[in-house]
Amino acid sequence: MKNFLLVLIIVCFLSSVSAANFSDGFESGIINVADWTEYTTNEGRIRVLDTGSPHEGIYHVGLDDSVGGGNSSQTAIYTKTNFTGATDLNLGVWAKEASDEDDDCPASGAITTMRDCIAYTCDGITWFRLIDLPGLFGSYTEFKSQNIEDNCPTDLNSSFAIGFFQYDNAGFDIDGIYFDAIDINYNAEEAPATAPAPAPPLSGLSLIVVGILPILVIVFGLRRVLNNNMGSPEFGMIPQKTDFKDTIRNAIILIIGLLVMVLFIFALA
Ligand SMILES: [Ca+2]
Ligand SMILES: [Ca+2]
Ligand SMILES: [Ca+2]
Repeated sequence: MKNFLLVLIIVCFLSSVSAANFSDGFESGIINVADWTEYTTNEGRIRVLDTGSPHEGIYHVGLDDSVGGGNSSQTAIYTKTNFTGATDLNLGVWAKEASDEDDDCPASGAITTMRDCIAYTCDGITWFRLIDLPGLFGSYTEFKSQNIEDNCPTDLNSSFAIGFFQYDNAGFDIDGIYFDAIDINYNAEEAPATAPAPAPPLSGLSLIVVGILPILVIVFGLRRVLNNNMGSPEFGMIPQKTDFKDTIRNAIILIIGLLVMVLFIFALA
């Protein structure tokens, strides 16, 4: 019995989640606005590029600063996917830089302060360092993080996001960081089953048909009772002798008529 309950619990659990995945290698040639929010300060610039030798395919995304020298800029793209209730949330991404100076990511802070790193937010306001990108990685390098949802104090909600950050004061190939082959896999919480739509109320022809049916049955039953007991002289009918079987049969017909009438009233309620 214990084993049966265990299997039942596991089956219930498995049926309430499903494997899901968000991935983007930027092969559409654009930043898909349905998938990403872009963030820049000062001269920050975010582009999908076919230059700079992407890790996979033809394109990757490049975050840099459009004006050499002068102001430094923060850039970021972060996910729009609704990760509500997600578990076993794992990230894989490839990244490389030109000679972007290393600007360390704080352990946590506002989006303006996250510098060169990959970060997450649980509430959409405060960002937390997930992977602090190293000082120099001139060739494409894979970065991974697992069970990211464990870092949040509560179950994930729609405010959760993963962001890819860069900070510096010039463009490629002096500064800037490329990202490619972003892959986020997780177990998604399935939406609860929707309740079946209520049956439409009776109307029109169906209302007339269903309404008349019980009345006809009752009238038919009453006529049989009257004919059997008193006859119908106006129609030239001769009173018949009351028969016990007839009485039972007529009673059943009347009861059926009344039941149909009751069902009809309930259907209208
Ligand atoms: Ca690519
Ligand atoms: Ca930097
Ligand atoms: Ca600049």
